[in-house]
Amino acid sequence: MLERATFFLFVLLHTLVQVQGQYELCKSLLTTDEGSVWEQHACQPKAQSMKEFMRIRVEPPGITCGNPPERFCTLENPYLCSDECDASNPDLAHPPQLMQDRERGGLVTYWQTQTWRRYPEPLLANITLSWNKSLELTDDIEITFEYGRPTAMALEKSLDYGHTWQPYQFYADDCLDMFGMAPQRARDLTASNATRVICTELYSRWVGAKGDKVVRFEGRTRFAIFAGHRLRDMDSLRARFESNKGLRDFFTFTDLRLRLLKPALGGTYVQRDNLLKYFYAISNIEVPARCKCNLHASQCVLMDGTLQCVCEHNTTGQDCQRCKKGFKAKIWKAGSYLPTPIGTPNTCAQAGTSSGSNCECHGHSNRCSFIDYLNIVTCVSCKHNTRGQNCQHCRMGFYRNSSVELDDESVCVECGCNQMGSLHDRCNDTGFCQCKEGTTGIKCDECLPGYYWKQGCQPNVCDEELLMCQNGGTCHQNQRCICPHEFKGVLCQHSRCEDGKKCIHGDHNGASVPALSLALLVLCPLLTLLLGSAVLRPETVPVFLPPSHTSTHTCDGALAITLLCTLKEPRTSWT
Ligand SMILES: *[C@@H]1O[C@H](CO)[C@@H](O)[C@H](O)[C@H]1NC(C)=O
Ligand SMILES: *[C@@H]1O[C@H](CO)[C@@H](O)[C@H](O)[C@H]1NC(C)=O
Ligand SMILES: *[C@@H]1O[C@H](CO)[C@@H](O)[C@H](O)[C@H]1NC(C)=O
Ligand SMILES: *[C@@H]1O[C@H](CO)[C@@H](O)[C@H](O)[C@H]1NC(C)=O
Ligand SMILES: *[C@@H]1O[C@H](CO)[C@@H](O)[C@H](O)[C@H]1NC(C)=O
Ligand SMILES: *[C@@H]1O[C@H](CO)[C@@H](O)[C@H](O)[C@H]1NC(C)=O
Ligand SMILES: [Ca+2]
Repeated sequence: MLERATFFLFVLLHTLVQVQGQYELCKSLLTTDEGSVWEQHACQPKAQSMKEFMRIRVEPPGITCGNPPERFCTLENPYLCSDECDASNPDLAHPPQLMQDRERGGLVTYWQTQTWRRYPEPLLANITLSWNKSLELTDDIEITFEYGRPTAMALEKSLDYGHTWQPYQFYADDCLDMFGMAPQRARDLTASNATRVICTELYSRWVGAKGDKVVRFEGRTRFAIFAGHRLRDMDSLRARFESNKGLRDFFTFTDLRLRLLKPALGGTYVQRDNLLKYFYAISNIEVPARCKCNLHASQCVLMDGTLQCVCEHNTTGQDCQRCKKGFKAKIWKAGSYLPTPIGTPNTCAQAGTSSGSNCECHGHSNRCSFIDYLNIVTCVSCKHNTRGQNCQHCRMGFYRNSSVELDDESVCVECGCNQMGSLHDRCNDTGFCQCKEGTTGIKCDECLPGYYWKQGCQPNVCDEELLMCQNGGTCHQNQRCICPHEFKGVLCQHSRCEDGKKCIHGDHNGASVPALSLALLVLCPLLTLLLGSAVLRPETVPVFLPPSHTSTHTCDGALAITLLCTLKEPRTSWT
């Protein structure tokens, strides 16, 4: 039923479009069996003459003629210099507002500058036109000059209320000489270079005082590149606007500036003997445009002296560039011309409703908030240890279990990094913690070879391979060697007898050390030979191993001998 209603609406709109013009309705009441609902459409205000809304500033400040009063001549008849400009006399004054007034009864009114008395100093003037509102050009800008069009001028535009400016078009009787640009005509532009800033010679040559007075910025000619002859196919142009933001921006501005660089010369060189015939005079500036309302308004009105879109679709702002308070469930979007002919409204959705909202939190939150200056909608209070704009990330100290869906309650698993063994409590996407030196394992709770665990991994003091306890010492949990009574040092490498006297069990047994040493000197190799060759049973082998390998089950006698031998034999014999 709704589908049929939509179809009827479509037909109805087509009819309306033909009667009213396209995109003029922001909404229409749609009656279905279920009742009446508002159907929203992309919409835009009508094009209008923007000259009455523009604020004009001329520079330099004293450039307007008449203060003090002065005479001026004309190019056509330079010796008839009876005309006078006097700012204090309303009949003889030529203030800037005469560029935007409504002329009545065929009386041409114009702004006029001082004459070029200071030649050869250039005669320069800027005219800045400000709307304090983004506008979209809909036709040609036309500037009407009285007493001849300038020999050189430039048109600039600003998109940001006059903070930055960019050239829009250059005008000169000799583009190459004046601006270093080859002369071009707007009608030679094609789709590939429709937004090219050109210099044109069409409007700067002397054509006589009765000739063409108008200087144009050819908006229409550029539209015709896409919309065809007489702009018959505007849909095609609008489709281009949708796909090419640069094209649309090219026709958008908040301010325009005319830089008058050289006045009309009457088709010849500057005649120094009569400089009173050189000046600028503008009688009218036409700027046909529409308020830029991002396709969210069909009306644009003057409020507090500034143009303002009358925003629909629950949008707000001067250009309907934001969603209204309470309608920020989804990201603001400009309306679209597509699909033709009614476009898409891209209405702002009420916060807290899920219909049409993109408050996507993967089931970890049901609340979103709009961050104005980033223009994003973000989930708030993500649960289940999630975080992020869409609760799509895991909180610090958790990682994603890749074997479950993002909306699973247990999607984020605690890292559980060992506090002693890891650098911090965060882990990477596969759950690996970042370990301190000597530590390993997913959670950093294990030690690498060469380390032992004691509030984290500490480097071994002793072990069975490289850091062996010597002289019969035993390694206790890799932390220290337990040395025999006679030895000391970290690896029991130092003998307690310093000077070679009173070693081994002290002096109470009566045997002198040299005598014992002599006996051992004979006994040891003998014993070694004997045990090494004759007794090869495994139990005895440890006897000939380094002392740290000597196990307790070896007979005490053998141990004693070994110890004695250790004392006398060079260590290298065992290594
Ligand atoms: C006109 O404006 C331009 C900036 O766009 C500036 O550089 C120049 O000095 C101004 N000229 C006059 C006469 O104020
Ligand atoms: C320009 O428009 C804004 C928004 O409407 C307004 O707040 C501001 O006062 C206007 N500025 C001028 C100079 O009119
Ligand atoms: C634009 O492109 C056309 C051909 O595609 C070329 O003839 C014309 O000179 C170009 N105009 C400018 C200003 O580059
Ligand atoms: C918001 O838009 C809806 C249509 O989506 C409309 O019915 C409602 O009146 C609008 N509310 C406001 C405050 O503009
Ligand atoms: C990830 O999820 C699967 C399926 O629920 C579960 O079997 C597995 O234990 C989880 N992994 C971790 C590290 O929690
Ligand atoms: C996590 O760290 C481990 C160990 O450093 C590494 O093997 C793994 O590739 C890392 N995973 C990711 C997703 O970075
Ligand atoms: Ca006028």
